[in-house]
Amino acid sequence: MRSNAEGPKGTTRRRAGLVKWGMAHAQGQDDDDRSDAPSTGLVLARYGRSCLIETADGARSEAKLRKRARAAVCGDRVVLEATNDGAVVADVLPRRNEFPRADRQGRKQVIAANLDRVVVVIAPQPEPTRDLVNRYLVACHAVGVDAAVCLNKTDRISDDQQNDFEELAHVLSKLGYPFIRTCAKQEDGIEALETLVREGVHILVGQSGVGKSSLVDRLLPDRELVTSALSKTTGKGRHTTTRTTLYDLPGGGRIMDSPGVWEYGIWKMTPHEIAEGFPEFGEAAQHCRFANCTHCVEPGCGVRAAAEEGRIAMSRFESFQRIVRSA
Ligand SMILES: Nc1nc2c(ncn2[C@@H]2O[C@H](COP(=O)(O)OP(=O)(O)OP(=O)(O)O)[C@@H](O)[C@H]2O)c(=O)[nH]1
Ligand SMILES: [Mg+2]
Ligand SMILES: [Zn+2]
Repeated sequence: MRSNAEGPKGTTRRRAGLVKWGMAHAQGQDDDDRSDAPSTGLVLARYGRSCLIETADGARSEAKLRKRARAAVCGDRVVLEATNDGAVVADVLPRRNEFPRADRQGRKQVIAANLDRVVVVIAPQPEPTRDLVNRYLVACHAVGVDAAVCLNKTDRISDDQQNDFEELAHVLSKLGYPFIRTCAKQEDGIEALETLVREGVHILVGQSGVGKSSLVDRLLPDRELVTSALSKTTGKGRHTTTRTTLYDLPGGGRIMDSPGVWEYGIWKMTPHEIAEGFPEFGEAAQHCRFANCTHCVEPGCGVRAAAEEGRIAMSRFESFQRIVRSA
């Protein structure tokens, strides 16, 4: 394991910032050095009505959301105002994009903002639920954020699963989605992940237990941050992430770890919006008999024909239909 002392420049500062915030939070203290706080900051994490903020000088501190201020999420740029009680988040600056998931009622819930790419992490255990990856890809398309897939726990892939994962990798790579393989446990493929996330802001999403936090740990010089400071231990001795948190990477770029899901639900979308998330349907759809064909039940559907002729992966076509039925 890499020790803290060997970490690249900046490590100690980041760590000190988090620890300081954690202590102030726990003891209900207010920092009193806010008078010269810059007027904007980046939200690293949100805790109820409070945010952990990084300002331009790299300092980290807590700021409360002002009453009636729009709820900030991880990755937001916010306007800060100094008050006697410390800095408050007065406003959220316009977002480049936002990444949502659906709550139980099918309503959009934004979990992060201002992303360059979403990395969907999957693993042989827990095995991805059917259509999970395609649902994520549909969501990414709908909000205009690029996507990539990371297959973690390569040390646990059984012979039975090997073919399915190879097929998935083949289909997605052909569509232009970066597909990487990692093993957080044995540090395999970590360079590929490092390269993938080196520029801009990435978020790791996926089912609980696939190894998102373990992967972020591998990218950080002071590993204990992810699994101890910001996670809670479950009864099984596992750490499950409870909030989306942004980290600076020593090799460049920023990465967000997010709480795992059981099933990724997309919010209410029409069949046409869902079809947008299957860009390979576009050309074939021009041959549908009806201009407003949903590619589900209509006769003379060009997309169905393309799937039957093998020009579109049948697995994707079938997945599309299931997603439409469940939406
Ligand atoms: N065998 C093996 N186990 C791994 C690997 N990566 C992570 N694990 C283990 O999988 C378990 C879950 O890892 P986490 O990193 O907590 O998973 P997570 O995706 O962050 O889970 P949530 O925070 O609940 O969403 C832990 O016991 C890890 O040690 C891997 O590549 N191989
Ligand atoms: Mg986690
Ligand atoms: Zn059609």
